[in-house]
Amino acid sequence: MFDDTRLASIHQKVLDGERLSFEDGVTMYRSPDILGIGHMANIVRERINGNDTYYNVNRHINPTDVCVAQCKLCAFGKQVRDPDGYTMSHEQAWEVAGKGWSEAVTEFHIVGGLHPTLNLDWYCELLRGLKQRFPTVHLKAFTMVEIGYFATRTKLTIRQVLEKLKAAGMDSLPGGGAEIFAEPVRRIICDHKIDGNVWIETAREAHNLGLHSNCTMLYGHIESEEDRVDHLVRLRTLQDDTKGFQTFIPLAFHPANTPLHHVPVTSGFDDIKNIAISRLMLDNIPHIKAYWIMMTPRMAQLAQRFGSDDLDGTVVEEKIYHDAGATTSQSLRREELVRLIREAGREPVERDTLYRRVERSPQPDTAFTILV
Ligand code: V47
Repeated sequence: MFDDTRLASIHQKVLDGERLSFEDGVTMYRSPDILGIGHMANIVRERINGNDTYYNVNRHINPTDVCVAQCKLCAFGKQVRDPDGYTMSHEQAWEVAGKGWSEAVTEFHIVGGLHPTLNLDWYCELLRGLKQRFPTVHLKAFTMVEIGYFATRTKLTIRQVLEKLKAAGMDSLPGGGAEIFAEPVRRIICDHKIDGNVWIETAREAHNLGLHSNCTMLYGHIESEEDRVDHLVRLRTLQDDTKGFQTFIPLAFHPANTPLHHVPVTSGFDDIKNIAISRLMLDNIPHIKAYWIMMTPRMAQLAQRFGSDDLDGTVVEEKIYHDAGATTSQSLRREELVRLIREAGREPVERDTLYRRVERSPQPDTAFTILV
């Protein structure tokens, strides 16, 4: 059945619902049998999520691109004195949140650079102001890296920082900043970020406080196949303990305008394999997101048959990938997401950030109800 006979024993494990090993992960990354791997990933995808593909109506807000980290992987962060850098005032951020806003939006995705002078109270006030103005919108805010940085700057513990942000309105956390946990690679691509262990322990604290989060892996730079599998296994181990991750998002490295601009862009083959292999390795994370901004809508659509069950959302204004050369549009309308999903033979399900179904009234872009 498989072009690559090494996949036969992995297939048996998948049919038996048995956990795949580190070696299985490496074998799949080294295999060219994309159809075999995709077939197995589709079995798991349909076992967990049936025929549903999720999407949401969201808006990204990046309050500042000023960043002390200066990671080699990034084209978004600007140095403090860079005249191209920006930092929004609270009023500007609240205004951006409201631009084109209608009651249709169910999520604000809020991340930014590691700003050297904005303090934690500034971020709490940002969240409080958003909650006050948009009380029905879920605030998915701040990567584990930002949380770690706030803790270092305030000399509070990570738990105390999370408690303060939660009290101010933070509802969950996005999955960014995980990059690759393997230390030798992490030291090269993002030297000044929290290390992999701190990322994991920050996620653990968030989950222990009842906050869900997502998780990511940045691939297609200088990491090895073993580094990728190591990353997935570390996430899987934490998830066994906390069950706090909702979605895993494999993120393809975009080299343009970064210090690593000489690295070739990932192939469609690798992008699809990362979706499928993550679905197979992360047996305890319910959703695998094909982030269309990063993959292009056409690849994200294909991914719905290779292990993914989520396309992310309308996004509205994306900066991190577009600064790094992404040629996708900055937003998609709900009807376009629905069409992509239907064309893939899947059932579109609008969700909120916590994967509860969103029911719309016949009047588009107005009232919605979240079905628990
Ligand atoms: O943490 C930065 C990555 C992430 C580049 O949780 C780059 O729902 C490629 O985490 N090329 C931010 N990647 C995006 C992110 C995310 C996106 C969508 C949904 C969710 C979610 C999370 O983007 C960063 C970093 O890993 N990144 N620069 C680059 N040049």
